Amino acid sequence: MLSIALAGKPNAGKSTFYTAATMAEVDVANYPFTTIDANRGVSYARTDCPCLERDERCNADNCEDGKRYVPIELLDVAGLVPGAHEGKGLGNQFLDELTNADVIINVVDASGGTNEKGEPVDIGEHDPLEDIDFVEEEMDLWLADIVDRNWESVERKSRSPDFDIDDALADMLSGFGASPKQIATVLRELDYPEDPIQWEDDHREALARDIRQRTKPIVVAANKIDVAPAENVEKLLDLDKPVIPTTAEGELALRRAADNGLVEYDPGDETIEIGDDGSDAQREALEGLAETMADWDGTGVQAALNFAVYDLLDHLTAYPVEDASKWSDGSGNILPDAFLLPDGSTPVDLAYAVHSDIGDGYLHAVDAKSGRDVGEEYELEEGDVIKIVSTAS
Ligand SMILES: Nc1nc2c(ncn2[C@@H]2O[C@H](COP(=O)(O)OP(=O)(O)O)[C@@H](O)[C@H]2O)c(=O)[nH]1
Ligand SMILES: [Mg+2]
Repeated sequence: MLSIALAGKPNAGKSTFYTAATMAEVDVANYPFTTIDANRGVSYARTDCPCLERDERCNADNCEDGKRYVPIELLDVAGLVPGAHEGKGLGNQFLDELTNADVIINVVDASGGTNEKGEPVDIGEHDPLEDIDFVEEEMDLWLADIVDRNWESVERKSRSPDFDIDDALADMLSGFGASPKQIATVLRELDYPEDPIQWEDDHREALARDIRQRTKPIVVAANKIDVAPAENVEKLLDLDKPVIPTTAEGELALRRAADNGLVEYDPGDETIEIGDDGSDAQREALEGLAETMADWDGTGVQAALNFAVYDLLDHLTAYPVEDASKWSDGSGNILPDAFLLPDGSTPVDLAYAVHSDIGDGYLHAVDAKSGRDVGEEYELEEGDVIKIVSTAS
């Protein structure tokens, strides 16, 4: 499953985001280091279900009237502070947790109501711009440290006659979630000596930065838009990086209200319908939230998850079926499964995502929308419904 980690300062709203996005209860409190261990939960990317192209909506568990929710893993990593790579705060432990992630959501308190250590200050007192770069810097420095620490061993290996620097670096960096292909791409673009003994600090830092950028892309969640001065949010949106305005607390309130029947809301909706039940205070709070959502196109929580999956990681959703005309599995369930695959994936990749046996026994595939056979080289598109014919099925 794709894995998204929430990073950022203490009190930026990571645990609230996590709780809302997974609807699991974790400690949410207004002091640093509430989250000691990384929490791991299931959240969802939202996309248009292919059943929207049919007369009837499908009966899949993760489809809500054509809004399709595809499972992803979400990690709530405890707060980072500047200097974390040197062990400040709970430092390296948190950075290590990020290793498991495919993509990072950097949760920033856009209200300026927490200082650089994550301690509460008056709204607007802290400049949230300062919180953007440090997460990247900490990750880069941390990885540079790892490269440094392992360099002696690379030098030692270089004395062997069949030494290959690309292989040695791939070995060292594989633990960071970097694939051999990613490492090869980075090395191709980097100017560096073949002999590890000739490498300077600059070479190692550039390698660490490039590997980090490629393996851990980051989207910023400009959080607390419900209380943030608008100019703060605008300033963050003007940056030359992906930024999504969010209110994690708003999303959490909405999901709870929807659970209690006070409001019509599916995660990622940009508008809500407030019902007549509930107290005056509850309705007033929901109306306030509706205004914030109107200003920023929703609560942004689903938008941030979607941006991570579909934009930063460039994935698509594909739906394997057994019956190409009914779009169903063997038991008649319509569009029972959805898989997130990297852009450029083929029906063979989808077959392997379903099961390695299905992949090994792959014979051919049918595009269920057109009813036509598709070749092994066919590049899947978002929303494709594919029947895979395999010796194993
Ligand atoms: N106003 C507002 N407060 C929020 C929002 N998200 C989180 N908070 C509050 O910020 C504080 C810290 O949140 P928490 O999720 O524990 O932060 P973490 O340390 O990053 O995990 C709590 O009091 C939350 O209720 C938001 O979108 N708006
Ligand atoms: Mg927390």
